[in-house]
Order: sequence, then C-alpha cells, then structure tokens
Amino acid sequence: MKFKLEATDPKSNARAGLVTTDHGTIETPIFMPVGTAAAVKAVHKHELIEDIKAQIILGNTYHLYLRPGLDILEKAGGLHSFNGFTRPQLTDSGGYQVYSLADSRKISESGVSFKSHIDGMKLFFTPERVMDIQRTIGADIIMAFDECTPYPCDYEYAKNSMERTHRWLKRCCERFDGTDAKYGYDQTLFPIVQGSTYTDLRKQSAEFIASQNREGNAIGGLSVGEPAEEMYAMTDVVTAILPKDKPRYLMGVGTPVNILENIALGIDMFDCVMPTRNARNGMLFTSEGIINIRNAKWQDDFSPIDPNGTSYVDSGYSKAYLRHLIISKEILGAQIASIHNLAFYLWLVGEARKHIIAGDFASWKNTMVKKLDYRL
Ligand code: PRF
Repeated sequence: MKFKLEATDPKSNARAGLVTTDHGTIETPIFMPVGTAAAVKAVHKHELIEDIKAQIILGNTYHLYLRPGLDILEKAGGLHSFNGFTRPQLTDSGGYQVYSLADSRKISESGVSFKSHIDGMKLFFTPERVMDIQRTIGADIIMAFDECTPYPCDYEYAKNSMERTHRWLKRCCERFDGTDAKYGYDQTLFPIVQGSTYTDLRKQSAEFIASQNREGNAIGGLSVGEPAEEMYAMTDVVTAILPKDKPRYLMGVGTPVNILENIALGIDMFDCVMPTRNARNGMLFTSEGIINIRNAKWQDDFSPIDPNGTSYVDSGYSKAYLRHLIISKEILGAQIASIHNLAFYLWLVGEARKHIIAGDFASWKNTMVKKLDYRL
C-alpha cells in the first residue's frame, strides 16, 4: 500500500491524498460504506461502483467468520471474488463487534472468549487468530485486534485496556509479518489508537501506535456516546502525533458534521452504518439538510428526492413515492434511500477533497456544518 499526500488546507489540518492498494487507488478524504456481511445492505455492486462511486467498502471479521465462514471464503478465492466488489476492501477485526454483539464475553490476556450471536457457539479470538482469519478473508486493509472501551470509562480501566491493546498489537504485527497474503495481492495492517477520553492516554497510545511504523493508522474508541466536542478534542490530540505521511482512519464516525469536523482535524478515512441504517428508517441526508421522509409533509410532494443529488435515484423518484415505500416497508424504499444517503456521503467527502485541493476547505466546511447540523 502507498500513500501520497497531495494537499493540505492552509486554515485547518485537512489533507487530500491518495491511498494505493493492489485493487486500485482511493482518493482521500474518503467514506467507506459498511458491508458487514460482505454486502452493503440493500445496495448491489453496480450501484456502489457506478452510481454511488464508492471507492472502498468495509466488512467485518466477526460476521464473516460466523457466516459464511472461512472455508467458503477461501474456496471463493477471498472476499473480492466472493462479493464481486473489485475495488479495495477493508475488514474490521472484530475488536468492536465482539464487545457490542457477542454474548457471554470474557476477556483475558490471551484473547476474548464469547458466544456467537447467531447460534450461541462458543468461540475464542486471539490477536493471532484474528490475523489468520483476516488473511483468509483477504481484504486489502485489515485491522489490529483491539478493545474498544465504552463511554464513560474509568481511568484505570481505560489505561489497562489501552495497554492490553498495545500488547495485542505487537502479537498482531508478529503474526501478520510472519504470514503471507493468500490470493496474490498485498494486504496491510492498521493499528488502532485507544485511550478513551483521557488526553494523556490518547497521547501515550498515539505515540505507541506511531512507533510501530505501519503503513496507516486508525483511531478507535470514539463515537461511542461521548459529546462531539470530546471526540474532536481526542482526534486533535492524536492527529498531532500520528505521522503525516500515512493515512489516518477514524473508526465508526459518523454524522456528516462529525466527518467534516474530523477532516478538518486531519482524518483521511471514515466508515459508519448511519447512512445505510438511517436510510432504512427514512432519514435522508441532503445538501440542504436532514429530512425524515416519513413525515406527512412529504405525502404529496412530487418533487425529486434531492434536486442536487448525484445519484440516479435522486432525480428518478419523488419524495412522495419514497415516503410511500418506506411507510409501506417496501424493500425498494430501503434500496432507494440507502443509495441516496451513500451517494450523499460520497459527494460530501468528494467536495471536501476538492475544497482542500483548492485551498478554501475551512470556510466551505463552516457553511456546510451550518446546513447539516442537527442533534439525533
Ligand atoms: N475498534 C474497532 N472497530 C471499531 C471501533 C473500535 O474502537 C469503533 C469505535 N467507534 C468502531 N469500529 N476495532
């Protein structure tokens, strides 16, 4: 993997760059649609590539390991062959899903034991096992096995957890570096900064992660319920320490405003279920603000979903029709709303990139934040 820093904004820490993998180049800042189980919910690959212009998508080790399982993924020739998304893909390590989804979880120095949320089967993930699993899944970028602390989290717990995440990272690196990619293209491992909302822990973690000298770095443990201002403060502390010549990925973030503010702080990559999950409930993100299409005021509004939207569905369907589909729980409603929201997120980061390159990102960002600010 290669990273080329192309431009930095004069009035913020925003950057534009290029991440090159064996499956192609990603223009940063970028948003990665979430495809947990090897599928972006309700969106097929043609729409992802041609309409939404997704450059990279994200899958989850935890889900893919449970279903379809490693035998099938290996027989398929890896994740890209299996789901047909031929551009770059990234897998999260399960270091978050194990904590948020699995039952009867027990954490020890060697790893995490848990029960599958699908059939209750007892499983054990270690850093080494998670590297082997991600080798078999075959994403271009794979994530270290970490512990994402909840919010709030007391200092002692956050410190111990961060230190264990660092020890696990060393085990991840050792296993990853001692094994080969399986499908003829390269993989790269991103470590994850933790440390909850404690500035000294975040600094310590960022310094440790930077010292591992991997090709890219990630920030975890944020957007877990803390106020946005605390999230931004932690991002700021961490991006000041992480190397400038490597991509920075902020995991599981966020709202359009969260994304813009974190781009301003020097983040290059994002993922979040929000555009797809909220789409299925009728929440639409548009360049003019956020609307709930279930609202009665749209029932006889036959104007396009988003006259400024970049995707086919924006001009191809009316608000009244989409409202009807979502209220009637028609599958097509989820599909149209998901495509719309993802196209909006990809448009947003694409515009951010253009403004960074043009040198006027900071003022554009402030205008957009005013339009898009809302509280969930
Ligand atoms: N760790 C991992 N994945 C994640 C997170 C984390 O801390 C988060 C936190 N927002 C989202 N996804 N491995």
